[in-house]
Amino acid sequence: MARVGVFSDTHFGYDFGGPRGEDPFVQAAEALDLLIGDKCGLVLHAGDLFDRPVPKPDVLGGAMRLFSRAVLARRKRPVKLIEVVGKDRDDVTEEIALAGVPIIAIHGTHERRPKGQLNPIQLMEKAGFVIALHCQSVLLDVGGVLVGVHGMGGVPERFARDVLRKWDPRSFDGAVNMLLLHQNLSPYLYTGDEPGLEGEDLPKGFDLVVNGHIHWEVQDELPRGGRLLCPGSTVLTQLRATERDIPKAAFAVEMTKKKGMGEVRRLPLATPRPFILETVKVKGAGPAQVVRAVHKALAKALKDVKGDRMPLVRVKLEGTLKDGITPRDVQLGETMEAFADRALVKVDKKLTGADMERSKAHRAVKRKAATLDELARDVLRTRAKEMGVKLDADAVFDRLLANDVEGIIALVEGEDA
Ligand SMILES: [Mn+2]
Repeated sequence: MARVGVFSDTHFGYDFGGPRGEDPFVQAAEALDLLIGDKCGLVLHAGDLFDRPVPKPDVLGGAMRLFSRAVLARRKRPVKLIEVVGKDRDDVTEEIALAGVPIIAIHGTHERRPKGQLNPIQLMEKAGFVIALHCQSVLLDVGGVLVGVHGMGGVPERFARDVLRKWDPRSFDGAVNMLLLHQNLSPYLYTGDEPGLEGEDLPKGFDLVVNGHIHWEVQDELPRGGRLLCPGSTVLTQLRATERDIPKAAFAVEMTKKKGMGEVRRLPLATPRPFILETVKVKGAGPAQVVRAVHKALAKALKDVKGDRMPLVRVKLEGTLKDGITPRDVQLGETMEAFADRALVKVDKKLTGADMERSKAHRAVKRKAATLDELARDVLRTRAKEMGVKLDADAVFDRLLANDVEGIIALVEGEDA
């Protein structure tokens, strides 16, 4: 019998230096400890281990310190590496990587770097903490059961289908085969512009497809056979209803030599903060009225929260304002201050003034935003090409949108090196 642990999207470095900077480490530590404690012989991580392609040393140190727990975990029957496909066997420091509970990882969208440059997952492999896969496969003996792990790191969505087809992974005979991916997957997550992967694109012959990137748990049967497990993130990042409604967890996959893959068990995490999502709607309101509504909603939301972790509250503030009032006139500083010692509050203002012309223009801009986004990406891509600069235009643009100047510098500097 063997048991394989799965977790994903730990996002080390998320909100680094901020009030939630420790969250990724606390939650990943819980997940890993649960999996090791549950006697998993092997652990898979499906990408976005880190939040950035070039993490700070503090963040790398935290990850290494945590992963050393897996190296030091002892098993009666150590895992054996039987076969390596598409990868140099010397890249795996077997004395460390296979010493305890081996961790196999792929890079996610947040860790992508230009070709030829080490990404942080490969860095972790150099230190011996993980086996990194990108369009590569390994066959292992885990407690007497043969387990094939095939991994493809995150690639831009528009290339995903072609990269997967070109790689054309083949399952190992007589093994339980698992495919690790980090992509959008329709219909579970589909983000508009670019055609991503669909269930039909996933190759045959795999018992389990583990897909990161989607930040909430999904389990399903795949159209061409095999099961799908999206473990979700361990840390709350997107603050959507799905993250509120679907609890964070790690997963243990049972398997035997005779019967192959069995049950997928959910190991719920206790450390994520309580997360509250509130919508406050106003109509033709003045500033004081809006502030009162937000205050009331926060007081009500926090009334019954228990536990020692400060809850996370996202307030979606929607509706229209009184004539002559603009969203900027609504000052929520004092209200936020009033709750600062009880909750981490984030307010999204989606208010429009009653002025028809203004709101009409606002709507027009919104409608154009999608095409503008594409246009901007195109311009960046074309200019970079014209200048002979190899640049991941999408990665640069995404960081630009996120105001991640450091991330852009890291990308661009990477190009010069
Ligand atoms: Mn992610």
